Amino acid sequence: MLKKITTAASVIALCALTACGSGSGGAGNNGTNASGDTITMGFAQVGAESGWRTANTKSIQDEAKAAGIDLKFSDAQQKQENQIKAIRSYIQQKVKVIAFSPVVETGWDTVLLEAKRANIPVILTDRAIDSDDKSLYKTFLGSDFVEEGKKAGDWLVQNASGPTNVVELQGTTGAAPAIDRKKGFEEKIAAKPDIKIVASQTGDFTRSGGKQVMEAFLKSQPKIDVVYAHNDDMGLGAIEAIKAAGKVPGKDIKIITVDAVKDGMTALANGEINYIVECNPLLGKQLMELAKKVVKGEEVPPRVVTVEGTFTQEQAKAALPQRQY
Ligand code: GYE
Repeated sequence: MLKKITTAASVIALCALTACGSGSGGAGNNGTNASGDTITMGFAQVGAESGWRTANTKSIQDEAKAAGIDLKFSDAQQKQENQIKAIRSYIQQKVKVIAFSPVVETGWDTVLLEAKRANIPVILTDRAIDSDDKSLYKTFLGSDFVEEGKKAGDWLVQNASGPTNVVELQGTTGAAPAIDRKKGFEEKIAAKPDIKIVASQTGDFTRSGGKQVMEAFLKSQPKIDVVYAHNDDMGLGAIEAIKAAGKVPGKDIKIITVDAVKDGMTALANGEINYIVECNPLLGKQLMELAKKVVKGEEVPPRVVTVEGTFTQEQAKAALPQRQY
């Protein structure tokens, strides 16, 4: 019940931000602030670790252009210290708004306090931070990763029969999606004690990481029934390892992933992946809308949840031709 209310509230929030109904007119609509200056946004991206991230970066760059916002973009190569450096340089450059996708959850208070003292509003996109001080950012736009993990767990509970050994390929250690996708999944599979996670390790959200960890699992684990990968790329790496070991992905070993990027959806449609939980990377448009509002000092909802679904093999076949990313 509570879940339904939250979802409905977030849909309203989404509509408010993306002008679902009539056009969103008003001053400052062309990427200018209240006094008519162009808005400069500093965006500190995580890296280019996955298909999801590539689509996310493109969405942010395209939508900044469309909104007339001057974007300063940096790629932290999955390192927190690089993101902190980028944020500090945006503060020095006196950008009007800072947005970033925190590579890990903790360790942001100092730099975000610096932004606050410089009166530069901060928007979290995609990933959340773990901090008691909610005044350090204006809003957090992104998915509910616990919910994604629960959807993956639900599918397995419904589709597993008898003792089921799962190996888990975790995302980047300390990252919100890795922590939450694990949590949601574990919560759901607890309903069936026959389902066991027999090994769990990080593959850092990359294809090569997923492949390497899966190779090691195939050597150390006598019986693997299911791979639960926290993103498509690691699942795709695992497919390579499974094939190299002479097994058939999707049949001998079932695969569940999260994201639903094109390569993942193709593998799902081909029968090599069994189920994908969607995570939408196209956050650019909503981010630019939020940025314009916070720069003008307008109220924004503290949390904007992305609406997303799930895909079976049949649904992937049907959806693939229209897939944008
Ligand atoms: O699932 C993964 C990427 O933070 C939601 O990061 C994002 C995750 C996404 O590397 O593919």
